[in-house]
Amino acid sequence: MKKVLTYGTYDLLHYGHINLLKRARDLGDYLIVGLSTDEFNASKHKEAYHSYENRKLILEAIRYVDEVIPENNWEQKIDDVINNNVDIFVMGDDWEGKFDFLKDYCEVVYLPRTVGVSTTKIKTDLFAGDKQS
Ligand code: C2G
Repeated sequence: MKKVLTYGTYDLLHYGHINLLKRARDLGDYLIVGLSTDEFNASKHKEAYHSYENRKLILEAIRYVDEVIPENNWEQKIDDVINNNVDIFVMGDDWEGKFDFLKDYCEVVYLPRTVGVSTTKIKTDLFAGDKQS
């Protein structure tokens, strides 16, 4: 079984997230998502709209996601890769190069981001009364 691991906040789920999760899952047989906890997000000065528990519930309902684990800090990735026998680590290419240290433990793949959508853009557009452009 080829196991894939990715991380994220996955707040206000959108098609860019789904595109990432689908492509990540298609690289293997089992996809684990390390989901940023509310506490970890606070340390990133990032506040999710949905709580960790509700973001986890949503992710677990997605056919491409096999398991969700908490992402509590920046330092846990090596342990997560080893402890979960991960073969491939995947992130969107906005993170290009940032996790190359994991190449000592597994394959590292950066996938092209989906252009034109982000949680921030959704919030901004909604505030301005705009629809998806
Ligand atoms: N993503 C994408 N296309 C978009 C938006 C997001 O491919 N239009 C990808 C990101 O590159 C990331 C994943 O979807 O791989 C989740 O995005 P976020 O929830 O914004 O995750 P982020 O805040 O980047 O947290 O330790 C790593 C962090 O937890 C990543």
